[in-house]
Amino acid sequence: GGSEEAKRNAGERAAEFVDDGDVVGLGTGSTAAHAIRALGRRVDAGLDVEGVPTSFQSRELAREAGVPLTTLDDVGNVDVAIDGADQFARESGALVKGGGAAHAREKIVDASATRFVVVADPSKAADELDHAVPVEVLPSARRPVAAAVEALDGEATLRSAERKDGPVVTDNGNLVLDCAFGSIADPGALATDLSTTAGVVEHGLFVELADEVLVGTDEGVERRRY
Ligand code: DER
Repeated sequence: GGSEEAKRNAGERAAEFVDDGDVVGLGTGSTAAHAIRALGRRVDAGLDVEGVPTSFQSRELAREAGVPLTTLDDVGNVDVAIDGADQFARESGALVKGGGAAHAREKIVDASATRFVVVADPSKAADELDHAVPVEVLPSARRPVAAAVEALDGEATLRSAERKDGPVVTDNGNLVLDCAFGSIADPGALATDLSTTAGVVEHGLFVELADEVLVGTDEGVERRRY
């Protein structure tokens, strides 16, 4: 991944976009973590915000940072969501997300936000998306979904856990297939194909959702608007 300095620059810039009284979607991953920590510092300085976490990790981090928490049940909408990405297409702003296996709840929050700001480092940029697409599946559907992915010329790999025997299990109790399709010329079409496959809970293609991508570098931040 990219440098921590670049991630920090992007995350901290995103936290500056939050206005008093905002409801903020709190993304998952190491880059969004910088935004959550920066938000905590702004709360200490008097900012009035409520955060909607997108995972166990972002909820725990928000608590540590002192960002007050709420849920989508309790708020009308999310004013701004800040979240990372595994890859973004420079031209369209389409994303691959799900490196942290949190993309189902991330997509709910990110899609409901009036403004969805992605925070990334230069290693995430691509002309055309070609990163494996995480697909959260109901455990019983693993094999039929893998077969459907293969029929779409993809290759599905069950995501193994690092410090647990067996597969990664998501916050929702499901499994993750990492699906390699090579270069993805039409992310929208593939997104529809995956969404309409029985047993798929959510996939990591975020098409026409990002309003902007903040690309951190060691020197500063580049803003890409969509
Ligand atoms: O799981 C996710 O979607 C994360 O946002 C991930 O894609 C980015 O994580 P990183 O900021 O640690 O690279």
